[in-house]
Amino acid sequence: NELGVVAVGFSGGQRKPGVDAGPTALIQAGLLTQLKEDLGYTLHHDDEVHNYSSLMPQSDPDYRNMKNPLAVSVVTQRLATQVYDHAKHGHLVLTLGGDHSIAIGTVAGTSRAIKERLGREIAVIWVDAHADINTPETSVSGNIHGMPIAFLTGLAKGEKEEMFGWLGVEPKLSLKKLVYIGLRDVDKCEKKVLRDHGVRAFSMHDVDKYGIARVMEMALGHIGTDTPIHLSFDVDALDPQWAPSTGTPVRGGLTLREGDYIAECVHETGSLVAMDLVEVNPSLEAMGAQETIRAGCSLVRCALGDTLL
Ligand code: DIR
Ligand code: MN
Ligand code: MN
Ligand code: MN
Repeated sequence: NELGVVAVGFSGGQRKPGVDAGPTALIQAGLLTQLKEDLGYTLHHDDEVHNYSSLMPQSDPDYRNMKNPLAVSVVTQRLATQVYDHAKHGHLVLTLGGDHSIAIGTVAGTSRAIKERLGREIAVIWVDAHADINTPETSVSGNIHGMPIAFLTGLAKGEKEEMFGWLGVEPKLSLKKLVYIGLRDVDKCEKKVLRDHGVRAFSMHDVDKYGIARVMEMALGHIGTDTPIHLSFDVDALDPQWAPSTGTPVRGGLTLREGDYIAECVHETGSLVAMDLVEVNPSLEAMGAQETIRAGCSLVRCALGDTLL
């Protein structure tokens, strides 16, 4: 019951300030205390919210249409090492973001550790309103939080070491081991990539059609039993009713109970090796910030084994 915690106050993967305050807000709401006292985890945490200020480049011009490319690259490279160091010791790793670009680092870290420790490929469950699979070339916004899956699967190629070249040539994640849940705002180019590669994706249409229980059966069935799972949860997967304080809210999302149910089902597999909770931005929709933080805490507790009975 060992839990590594990494708190990442980073917002450079998108344009709105404030998402860097997400981890502090979640921790101040008592999340880590609950994990320790109520769920019985032994925490491995440096008691820091990292902003990686010492790593920040002096100047960081747009490159191949990407905003803040050097900053996102160096932060995710450092984060990959932090997550790897926890995961190689067999700790379950919880990363609190920060915007979703940080998943370039977290998934790279778990992928490498699980390969070395267990000789296995990880699966990723990406719960999000968005597919985050743009390449620098297809992205309309240039925001790297819309690109992590492209870099992790090798659809987008790194170049020099400091321009995501550190990811190496071997993909960190296979498109066959990726499952999406909650999609409802997917760019045209992203839809084409999902179709062309036959990526398993459950949109909100599927949640409406089958219900969340059947969707989880199908999602976990695709992954197969006994495969290590990295759960990357973007809080904007939830409907803005439950999580208004996030950079790119999209109506028509998951209820809080559906989100918690996803997390509970992933916990029940016994295969969870890492979880990210990202895109909580307490400075947006101030009225809804506490609601959003509470929702985020609930998702994490459910994934880590909190039960209703
Ligand atoms: C959009 C929005 N697809 C982009 N992505 C967001 O910027 O590439 N991801 N908001 O969370
Ligand atoms: Mn240990
Ligand atoms: Mn996302
Ligand atoms: Mn999103």
